[in-house]
Amino acid sequence: MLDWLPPNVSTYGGEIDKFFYVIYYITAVVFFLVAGAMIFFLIKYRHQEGRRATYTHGNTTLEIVWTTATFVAMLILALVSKPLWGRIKQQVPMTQSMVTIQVTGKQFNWEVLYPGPDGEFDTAADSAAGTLDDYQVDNDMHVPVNTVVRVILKSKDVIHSFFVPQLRLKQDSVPGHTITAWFEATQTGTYEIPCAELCGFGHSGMLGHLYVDTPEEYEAWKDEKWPPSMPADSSNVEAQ
Ligand SMILES: [Cu+2]
Repeated sequence: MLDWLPPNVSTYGGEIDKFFYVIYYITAVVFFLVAGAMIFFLIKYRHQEGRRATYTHGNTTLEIVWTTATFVAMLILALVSKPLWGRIKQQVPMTQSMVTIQVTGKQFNWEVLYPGPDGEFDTAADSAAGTLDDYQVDNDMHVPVNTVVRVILKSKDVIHSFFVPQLRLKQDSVPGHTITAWFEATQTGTYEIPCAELCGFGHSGMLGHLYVDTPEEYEAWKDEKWPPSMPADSSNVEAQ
C-alpha cells in the first residue's frame, strides 16, 4: 500500500483511507488500460506509406459494456460506502464528555467560539452586567484527545470549507446554514485547518490550527483563557 497520505489521527480515518485506496487502485487500473490502449493504437496505426485511412462508426457492444461496467462500479462503491458516510455525516455520537465548538468561516479567518463553563452558547455569565461567558478566538481550536468533538459550522459571508487532513474531515460551511460535523482525535499534536474552498483574495492565507491536548493540558488552557464561571445566583446578588 502506498504511504503518502498524512498520518491519520481520527477514529474513522482508517476506514476512509481504506475506501480511498480501493478507489485509487480502481482508477489506477483504468488509467493504465486507457493509456496503454492509446499508446498501442498510436503505434499500430502510425503513418505508413501507401496505407489508406479507414473510418469506423463505433461499436455498440463495446459502448454498452464500458457504460455498464462504469455504472456497476459506481453503484457498488456508493452502496458499500453508504454506512460509513452515514455514520460520519449524519450521526453525531452522543457522549457525556462531548465537547461542542462553534466554528464560523469569515473572509479570511476561522472564528472559534467555545460555550464557556456553562456549556451553553450565548448565555450570560452575569446577567446584570450583560457579559457572556462564551470564549471567542480566531484560528485557534483546542480540543481534548480521545473525546468526541461536535463542530457547529457556520459562515458569515461566502462558502468556506473546514479541512483537517489528519482527521480525514472536510466539510463546507455555508452562509445561512448550520452544519454539524464531528470528530474524535486519537493523538495529541498540532494540526493545520486550511480553508479548502476558494473564498476570495485572502483564501490562501486562511489557516487555523487545531491543538489536540491531553485532558490536563486542555483543562489548564480552559482555566487560563475562558472567562471564570459565576455561581448561579451571583447576578441577583450584584443586581441588588
Ligand atoms: Cu477559502
